[in-house]
Amino acid sequence: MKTLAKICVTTALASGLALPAVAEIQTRTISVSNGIAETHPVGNGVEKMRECMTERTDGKWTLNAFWSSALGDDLTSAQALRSGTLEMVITSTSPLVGIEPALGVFDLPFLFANEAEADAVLDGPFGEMISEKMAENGLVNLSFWENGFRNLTNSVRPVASLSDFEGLRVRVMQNNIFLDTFQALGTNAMPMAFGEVFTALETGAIDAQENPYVTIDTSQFYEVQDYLSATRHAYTPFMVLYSKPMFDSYSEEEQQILRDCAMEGQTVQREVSRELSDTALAHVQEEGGMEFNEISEENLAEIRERVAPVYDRHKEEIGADVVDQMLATLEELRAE
Ligand code: TK8
Repeated sequence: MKTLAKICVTTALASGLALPAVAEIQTRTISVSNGIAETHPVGNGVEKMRECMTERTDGKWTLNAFWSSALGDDLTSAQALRSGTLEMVITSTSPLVGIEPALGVFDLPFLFANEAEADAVLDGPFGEMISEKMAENGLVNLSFWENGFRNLTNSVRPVASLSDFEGLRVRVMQNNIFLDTFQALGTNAMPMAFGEVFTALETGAIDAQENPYVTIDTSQFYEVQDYLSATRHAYTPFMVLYSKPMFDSYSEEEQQILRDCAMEGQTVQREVSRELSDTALAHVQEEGGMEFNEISEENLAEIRERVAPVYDRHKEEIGADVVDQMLATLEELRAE
């Protein structure tokens, strides 16, 4: 690789061209903000990104990761990216609907049936379209990583049917579609940043929250929650976002390194996320003492029916074209 680079430099100089990209890597310290804990699969993805950057920049780049909302919540961090005061955030799409309403499409309840569908949508033309929209908002989406299928935890009772949702004080992400979904289910839903959830559960300000198994485990929600119910009501992606004002000031080579390393991170992150999901579910029960329950097909059908009108109620706000494109993409995938 290094020899090749030297040959390129020599060739470029000999032919009087501008110095190639290798000479255009500057020394940089890149900070990345995360809401989740370092033990979450995002930690593995970030580690892979770091290795990749070190190799590609000959150690000129340092990737500093901040965990558990140490740099602020997802939305605050995303705003810092837009104003060029922070490099990177790995965030759920959901709290960013105020910046880009189209992101709300991922919050529609029971949208994806499985991880393969999510990957196909996110890594295909649909994901591309979303990334273009992010760029218009000063945010470069380097890659979609996995948050995962979300499941409900609470401290009151097992949730096994529609009526069990009634009156639960549940934290939802700062997002109208989640709010509407959980209100439709009969809960008392409260939007809140992720970093405040543990304390709110601990003090009893709320009874419930919903997140994938790996997050319930790595954020230790099992310490303050007794019941875990397999609702799988939504799949939320993570986006690896970079400050566009900063990105635009980098050389093409540097921009490519960011994109490539985020993609290398994606492979590892998704793999670990899927591997750890079952382990996390076992751990929160065995070590965390949570009581776990599945939901019967019949009861799930009733729950799905209750939240189905959420699609129409939010279609205009998300963008009718965006919702239609998503549904058409899914239909195509399912016909394959
Ligand atoms: C972490 C969040 C979190 C998300 C949420 O920063 O807020 O519940 O699922 O994992 O993005």
